Amino acid sequence: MEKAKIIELKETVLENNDADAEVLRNELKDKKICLINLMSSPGSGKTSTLLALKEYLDRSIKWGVMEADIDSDVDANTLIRAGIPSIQLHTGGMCHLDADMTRQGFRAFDRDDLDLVVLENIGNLVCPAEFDTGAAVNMTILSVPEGDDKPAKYPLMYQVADILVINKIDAMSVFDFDKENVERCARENNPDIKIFYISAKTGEGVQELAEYLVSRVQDWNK
Ligand SMILES: Nc1nc2c(ncn2[C@@H]2O[C@H](COP(=O)(O)OP(=O)(O)OP(=O)(O)O)[C@@H](O)[C@H]2O)c(=O)[nH]1
Ligand SMILES: [Mg+2]
Repeated sequence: MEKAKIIELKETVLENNDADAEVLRNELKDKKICLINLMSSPGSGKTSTLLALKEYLDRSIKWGVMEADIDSDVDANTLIRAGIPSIQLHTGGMCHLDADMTRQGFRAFDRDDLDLVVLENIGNLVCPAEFDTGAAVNMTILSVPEGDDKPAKYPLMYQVADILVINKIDAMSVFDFDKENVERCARENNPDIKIFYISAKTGEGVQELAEYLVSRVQDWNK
């Protein structure tokens, strides 16, 4: 069984990450690669959602994943076993990726043939939201057991996110999760945020999310 390539990222402290991110975004646009930066707290279902999306994304685009973790190669190997091209990035203890680290990941991945690359960012609702990675789209996952108050408590994450995926809706009946509250708080932070309800476990809502992502990829790569 193929094992994931592991890349130890080097921290380069650039004065202006925002400017560097803009450069990377333009480089990716020229190469017709759409980068989605996937952020959430640990265990909300980033890897599970990617696995659930596979069936639908594979119908119309070529895609792969850069898995970022402080350590371990568990997630990248899970995706490779499922047939999703992936590499594992190690941040050496850092709780986020910046644009330069993302560029290092792209160089190591060396897959300019892909239409979409998803960066599974470090599980954390604070640091990843503070750093522009050069992504075309920022997507965040909130799982039902975490509670509907997260957009009120971690506003920056919802300000920078273009897409909010509410995962684990199969567990809705055992948690007091107020959909109206979560939607109101998310939209107070970002009136344009697109909200999807899914269960990566049962597959509910996953096709609709996949179709939207494909449309964003096709728009970006025009
Ligand atoms: N019931 C239920 N469990 C889910 C769902 N999605 C994921 N899980 C479970 O939640 C746990 C964490 O899922 P992961 O996909 O590993 O979460 P993650 O966000 O990638 O976690 P990190 O990479 O560690 O940050 C696993 O035990 C999954 O089986 C879902 O829709 N419903
Ligand atoms: Mg994961």
